Amino acid sequence: MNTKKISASMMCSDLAHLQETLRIFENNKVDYLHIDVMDGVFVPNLGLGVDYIRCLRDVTDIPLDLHLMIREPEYKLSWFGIRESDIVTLHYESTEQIQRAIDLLKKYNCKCFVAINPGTPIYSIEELIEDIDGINMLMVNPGFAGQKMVPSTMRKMEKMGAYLQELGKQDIEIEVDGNITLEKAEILSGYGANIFVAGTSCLFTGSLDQYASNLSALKRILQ
Ligand code: S6P
Ligand code: MG
Repeated sequence: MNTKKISASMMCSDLAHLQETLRIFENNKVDYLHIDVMDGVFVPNLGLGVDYIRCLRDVTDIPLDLHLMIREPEYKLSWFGIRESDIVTLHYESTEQIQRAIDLLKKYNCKCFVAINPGTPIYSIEELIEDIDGINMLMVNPGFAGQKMVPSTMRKMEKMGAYLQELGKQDIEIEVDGNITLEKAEILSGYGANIFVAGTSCLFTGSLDQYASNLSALKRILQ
């Protein structure tokens, strides 16, 4: 069974307190920093960019979980300073040639994930399964933090867990992203999800001094 991990969604963090936030995440063993990169074209918003990523690398060693919500990501991979310990996620619909994009990503020896939107069929990953390490299951339409989960995605996650079992591919990691509350994390974990993007729904609530207890509560649920 894949280890349960927490990926803190940095678009939800307060830039003015970046260093303190990162110390809390280091002390509480957050596994990844989830970085929502958005280009205003693939999704209707602009998000974290290359300068922010460079700055993070200078101040923490926590691996990055780069969620690329950009058109034609395969031609922009060299911008991000990808490390072997990182996860990099490409969206199924973000390029005309997703398999070529994954091949180009593999050269970085990082974990290669494919993201599927709430409306993307789970079977879209069938022809990619030998080439990827994980799937990002978007539980909201991508572009914004603080959204409500698309209700059909809970059932879809259950189907994805069963589908991977059927294929004998339980080693493929499943990340769930968007409106992950403690209650939903518990259910999704039972369906086979193992990486939980923690945003405004379970981690970034209240003031900084509550983050450690928010993380403990999430960890307890995932035990
Ligand atoms: C959405 C993005 C997500 C958000 C996350 C925030 O486009 O991919 O990673 O950052 O959903 O969490 P929450 O709990 O505010 O939905
Ligand atoms: Mg994301």
